Amino acid sequence: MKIALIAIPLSGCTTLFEALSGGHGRDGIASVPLPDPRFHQLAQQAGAKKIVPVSLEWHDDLPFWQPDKPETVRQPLSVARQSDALVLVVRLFDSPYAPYHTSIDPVRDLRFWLDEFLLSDMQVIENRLERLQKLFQSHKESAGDRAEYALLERMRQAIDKGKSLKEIEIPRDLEPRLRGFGFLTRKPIVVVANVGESLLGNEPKEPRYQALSAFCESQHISLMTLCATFERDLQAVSEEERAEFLAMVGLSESRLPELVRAVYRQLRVQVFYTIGNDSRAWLLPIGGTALDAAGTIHSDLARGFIRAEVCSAEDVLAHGGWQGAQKANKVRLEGRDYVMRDGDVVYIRFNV
Ligand SMILES: Nc1nc2c(ncn2[C@@H]2O[C@H](COP(=O)(O)OP(=O)(O)O)[C@@H](O)[C@H]2O)c(=O)[nH]1
Ligand SMILES: [Mg+2]
Repeated sequence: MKIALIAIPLSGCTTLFEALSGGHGRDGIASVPLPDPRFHQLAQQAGAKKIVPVSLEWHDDLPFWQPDKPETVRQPLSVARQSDALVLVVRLFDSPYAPYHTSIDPVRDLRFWLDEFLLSDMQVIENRLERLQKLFQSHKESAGDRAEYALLERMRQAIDKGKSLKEIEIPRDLEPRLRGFGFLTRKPIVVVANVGESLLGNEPKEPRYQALSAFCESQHISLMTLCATFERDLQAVSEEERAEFLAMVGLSESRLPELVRAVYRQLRVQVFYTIGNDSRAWLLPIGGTALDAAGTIHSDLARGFIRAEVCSAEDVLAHGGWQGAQKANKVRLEGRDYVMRDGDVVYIRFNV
């Protein structure tokens, strides 16, 4: 899944990307595995030769734009549509070495983004409505086109009132039509307040942080705090010096795992596993079925789906592996509509 890092220039976006990628990003893209100890235990137990964890793909590759010309943000935003989640970095550090174009005001910056998302979605909707109207004039439309028009019209009205598109339910049959629009106001969002080292740990006392925190709470937006330069420098510190380095700023751990978890939670996904010589972790939307899981592994498995053998990771681990779990009657046979649970280990029976 693609996670787009977004920021007003000089907010610390690229510094955070360097911290997340450990300097291994290329062209602003870095694939970073999700920490998943349970999966590594399963793979080890299965004697796997090939181990493929789930990775999130972090993107710090939006086209440059000029904060003193806000309209130049449209193009980067059209690129951000292709991502699965947005991480908004807002600046809450002062630094004479990185002069900001204006005062430090994270609430103002966050509002700027939320407004731009609304405007950007509005533009997409209006363009599409216009095209559909042309189609209607030539009487070539299908029932699907009519249904799409009605839904987009409801969306237009929501945005007109300043509301995001999150609450609007998209019927399953229209979902494929709308997927390509990548509405920004429907995307999962995590806000990162990038604070200076001196503020780390003391942020609750900072009025601008209090305002940001209150604003995010009122908008039900997930917020977390870190210091991007500190996180980046922490990556370069040796294992022995790590504790000392952390203690210097009063932290016990890096805050990056917390960021990854926050993003993961917002994505509304779960993991499932296939184990053996080749052991893999896979992502599936919460509520996904055994058939969806099969299709995630390979379209053939969905096409020829017969049954899924399913067992929880905990039971597989507790019984010494898949065969042990089978002997203990922990492996169940499930049909295509079985709703997958986080941490299920599956073996798909299929026939094509
Ligand atoms: N003091 C301080 N400086 C930072 C922090 N994060 C970024 N910077 C500095 O701000 C400047 C711009 O950072 P960069 O990551 O390139 O910002 P971007 O334009 O949002 O990608 C650089 O000089 C960074 O060293 C931070 O947390 N504290
Ligand atoms: Mg940058």
